[in-house]
Amino acid sequence: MNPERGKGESGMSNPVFERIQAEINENPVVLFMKGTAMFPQCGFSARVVQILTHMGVKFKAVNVLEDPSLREGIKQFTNWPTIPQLYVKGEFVGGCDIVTEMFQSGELGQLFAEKGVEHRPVTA
Ligand SMILES: N[C@@H](CCC(=O)N[C@@H](CS)C(=O)NCC(=O)O)C(=O)O
Repeated sequence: MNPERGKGESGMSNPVFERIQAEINENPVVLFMKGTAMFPQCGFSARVVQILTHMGVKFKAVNVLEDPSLREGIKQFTNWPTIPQLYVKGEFVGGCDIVTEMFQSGELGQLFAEKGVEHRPVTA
């Protein structure tokens, strides 16, 4: 983890970053989302779940609505203003718009293949 990541103006690191870093270290594909994979509570999160499910990708869903510090923390950690946020092998991929575009262009399948993430070869 970049030691400067998540240090605010005070120079203090945010304790929730450790949890976020652990999630993305321990799981090849992590979706920070609103609600659960079974019951998404936002259309943008639901769309990414739908794409990953369609592609047969196993992923860890982290519900940011369970913890306000996680909801704010993930935005600071990634330096990205919104949720959902998809991480693959420790790298931020994007939110709903980016994931949708990458799925439609075939880039998402390519990324999973390059990173060795099991998936079904489906097209948009
Ligand atoms: N254009 C965004 C759409 C996601 C979005 O706008 N999320 C909003 C509403 S769910 C959000 O996270 N707002 C900040 C918050 O709710 O904490 C994307 O591509 O992911």
